Amino acid sequence: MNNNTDTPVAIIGLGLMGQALAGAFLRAGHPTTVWNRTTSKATELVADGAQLAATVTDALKAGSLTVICVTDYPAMRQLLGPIETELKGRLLVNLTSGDSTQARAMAGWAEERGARYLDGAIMAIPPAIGTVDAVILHSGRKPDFEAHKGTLDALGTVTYLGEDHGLSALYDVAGLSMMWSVLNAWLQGVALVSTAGVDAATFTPFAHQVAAGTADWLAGYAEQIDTGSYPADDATLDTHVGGMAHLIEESEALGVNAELPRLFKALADRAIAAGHGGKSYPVLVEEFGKQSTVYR
Ligand code: FVH
Repeated sequence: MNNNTDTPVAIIGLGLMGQALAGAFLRAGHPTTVWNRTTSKATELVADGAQLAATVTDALKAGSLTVICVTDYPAMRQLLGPIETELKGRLLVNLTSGDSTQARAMAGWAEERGARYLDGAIMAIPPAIGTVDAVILHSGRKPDFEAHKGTLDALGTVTYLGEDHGLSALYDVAGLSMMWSVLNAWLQGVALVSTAGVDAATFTPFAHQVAAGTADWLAGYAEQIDTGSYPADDATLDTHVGGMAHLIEESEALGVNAELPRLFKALADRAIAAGHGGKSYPVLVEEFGKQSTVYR
């Protein structure tokens, strides 16, 4: 593994995130070359010691690896398409957000041109880059990741998911789904308790306890999903649905939005209609594995 801090790196794309990535490489001591369509965004990095490349090709040639972080995949294609013959032998680490189909297509495109390609996803905001709180996911060929992990470590907590280039994008959206689910559930709770004059700060330690306690169930439930067996050792889905009906009634009686609890119950009702009422909660994964029937 290459873990010295004098490995030269290049960053293409100096938006909020690209600037943070370049800054983290610089702080770790890596000779850092940067390129951005709007050159002025490089000013501060250059003052901090970065080299400004005149062209994308110059940037590619300057780094042992090139990190690309632009708005989206079409932008990336616009950047790399005109210089495709320069990609042979280069290692590209794409930290631009997109979906798994785009990631796999980009990997195929880059590899056809002789490049090595890792796709990645950043689970952090720019100020966290360079700290352990910045989780950065990577997928692609393992030897490419292992050869460069020591360099990528400068960016945060760097994780490898597997050879399928689409995995980072899939984990990215799965993580976002977790994040918004927790936030929306908390907001529903805040709205409910506020009807009794309880403010968000007072409610939040309890909400945190519930969220953390629920998270502790996941490993055991994952085992049920992976074995396809759902013994209701704790509570049946029928019991959960009783609680959901209560949540809907209470929300509506208090004038609080009940769309989220109604969604919970609609999914659970379908699983019960399919004969799963006596099973444990994660049997609902079967409903999550199907195309949506509403909100399309
Ligand atoms: N910022 C964040 O918190 C999130 C965290 C999670 C991951 N995202 C993803 O990172 C990608 C870049 O996000 P960003 O925040 O840096 O975005 P911007 O500040 O808007 O910068 C965009 C850069 O992309 C360049 N660019 C766009 N289109 C083109 C193009 N056709 N040719 C060349 N460069 C292009 C743009 O250049 P310029 O406008 O400065 O000239 C910026 O460098 C993104 O996928 C997030 O989802 C960040």
